[in-house]
Amino acid sequence: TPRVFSGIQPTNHLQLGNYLGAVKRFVEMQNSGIETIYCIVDLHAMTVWQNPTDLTRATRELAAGYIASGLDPRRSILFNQSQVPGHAQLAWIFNCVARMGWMGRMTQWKDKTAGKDAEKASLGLFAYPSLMAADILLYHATHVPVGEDQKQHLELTRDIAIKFNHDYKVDFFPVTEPVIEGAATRVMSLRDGSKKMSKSDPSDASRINLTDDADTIAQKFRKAKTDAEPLPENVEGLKDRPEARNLVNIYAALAEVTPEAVVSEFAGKGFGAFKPALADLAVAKLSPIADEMTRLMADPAEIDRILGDGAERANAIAQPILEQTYDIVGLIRSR
Ligand code: AQP
Repeated sequence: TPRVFSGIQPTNHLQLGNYLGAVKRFVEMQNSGIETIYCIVDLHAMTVWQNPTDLTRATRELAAGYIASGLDPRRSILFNQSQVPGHAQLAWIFNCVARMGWMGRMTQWKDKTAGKDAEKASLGLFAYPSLMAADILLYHATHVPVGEDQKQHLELTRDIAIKFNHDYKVDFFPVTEPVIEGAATRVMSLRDGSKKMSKSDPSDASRINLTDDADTIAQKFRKAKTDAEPLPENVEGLKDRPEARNLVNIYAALAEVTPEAVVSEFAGKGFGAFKPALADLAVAKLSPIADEMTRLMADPAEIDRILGDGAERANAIAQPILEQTYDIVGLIRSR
């Protein structure tokens, strides 16, 4: 039976790429009736130093963002990773299965250490994909909705499952399928069409945060980098125009139509017409979410209660899988 797992790091604020590439898809999968488990991966966030107060706040804010976007804590399991100890326990076993060379080849590792002294990066940042494999395989999840940037980490998750099964001569961990679909699997920075939109980009103008107000959203789209050409007649005309293509894809994903439909509606119009339409659409879709997040954030105890309840349900699935793993590798546990 299919089981969906995915997670997001509680760092800074949710941005439009996280929403369109991940959260919106999470909601669709929940609403399709599949069993869905969604995590706030606080242990992953710690791989880069986080101020403790900010980490706590960002964890609650992400929980509020999930719920405000349509995740229902009764239909999906919503929790923060550190409350289910099996994630860290299985990650240790996977640290002993995965190879240093595999980790060193990850583009996220290379990107996050580019221009810096990699020797000074945390050991946790290097081993990040092994914890991610544990997150997924601890639930024997079969499907993982993510943005395009996570594709390589999911391939590594598959490699870890295959190597574990091979090393211990078992058929225990499933080979997981990434689910990377839709018009917005890679939302780009509003300042640079060659970089993905990211929570941790130093430029706030590069992204739309889910917490931005209507004026900020309109201003960021108005200032978004574009070329001077009008929109083309068809999507092929966007091929060498990364910034224009990005804005069309964002519009399509927000409006839940194809990029083709957007291009045919705006063909021949300039960005002077397209950007305000995009800003209006984004405000219409995002401001109810922001309002609901503010409402939920006013009651942190209720958010903590929801996460605690989700953690208990997650643990009930995880614990037997962890115990079987211990038995397979030969670790004694009390029965
Ligand atoms: N630009 C994007 N377009 C589409 N999907 C995206 N995702 C992230 N950026 C985009 C997807 O959102 C999920 C959350 O990812 P994460 O929090 O684990 O970290 P990330 O991928 O590294 O995202 P950020 O925003 O760039 O965070 P920071 O700056 O903290 O590293 C994933 O499914 C991801 O694919």
